[in-house]
Amino acid sequence: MTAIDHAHWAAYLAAGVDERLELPAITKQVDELSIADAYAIQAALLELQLGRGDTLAGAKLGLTSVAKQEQMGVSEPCYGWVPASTVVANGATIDLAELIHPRCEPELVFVLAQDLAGPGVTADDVLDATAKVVGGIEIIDSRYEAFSFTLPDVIADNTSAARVVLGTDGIGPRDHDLAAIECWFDINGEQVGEATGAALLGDPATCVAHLANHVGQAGLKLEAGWHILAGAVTDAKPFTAGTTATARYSVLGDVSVTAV
Ligand code: 0L1
Ligand code: MG
Repeated sequence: MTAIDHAHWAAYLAAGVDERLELPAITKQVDELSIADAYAIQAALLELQLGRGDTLAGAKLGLTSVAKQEQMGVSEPCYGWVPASTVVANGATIDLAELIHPRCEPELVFVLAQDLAGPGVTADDVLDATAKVVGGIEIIDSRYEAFSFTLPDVIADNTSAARVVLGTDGIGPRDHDLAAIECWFDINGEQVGEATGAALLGDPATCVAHLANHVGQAGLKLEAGWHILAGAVTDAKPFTAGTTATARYSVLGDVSVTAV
């Protein structure tokens, strides 16, 4: 079996981002793509982005809810990075010319006050290290044709990360039961989804603990000041021209974004 060339596939995916290309999945072109190779491609892709002057604003989990796993036909969570260039403010407009075939999904976001480094990080450790929890919307934009991929493909593609919209309000991590936070997701004023924080593996803080332990395996940490996306509580919806997506959260307030 030929070894996977991580730098080659990272450049392949970076071209997809830069040129708004829908690419054939990597797994259609190699004999086998292991999860370890997929994370190595993801790391090489991040290195390319940081080498161009971007910085890291956070990290993310994907596929932490049954709704998302069923939508994408994948049964495990995955982990990725949030470059600072991808973070936008509540109420922002996003130019679709910058993206390929984006979708939007409501996310709970942890803002860290302290570093978190696995192994052994627990949900309690996450709450201790968190300054506040805010509502968010993630815009995902797979670089693969027809948004179709296997788990290793989507890991290599930085878990489809494209943009993050951050809510302006927020609560202390122990002000409220995070699993009980409600979210109603509207597209152009019509409700298309509803869930609570419990949709995220039963407890959003547990998801963040998994991420801290995952990055800890590579000797990395989640850093104070970073925004950590715990995952989408509902499935993702198309983010097409003229779409205004609004995630209405109990206790966290509303977050919205418009596609132009
Ligand atoms: O944030 C996410 O849940 C994305 C994970 C990858 C699957 C997808 O593109 O929907
Ligand atoms: Mg997401």
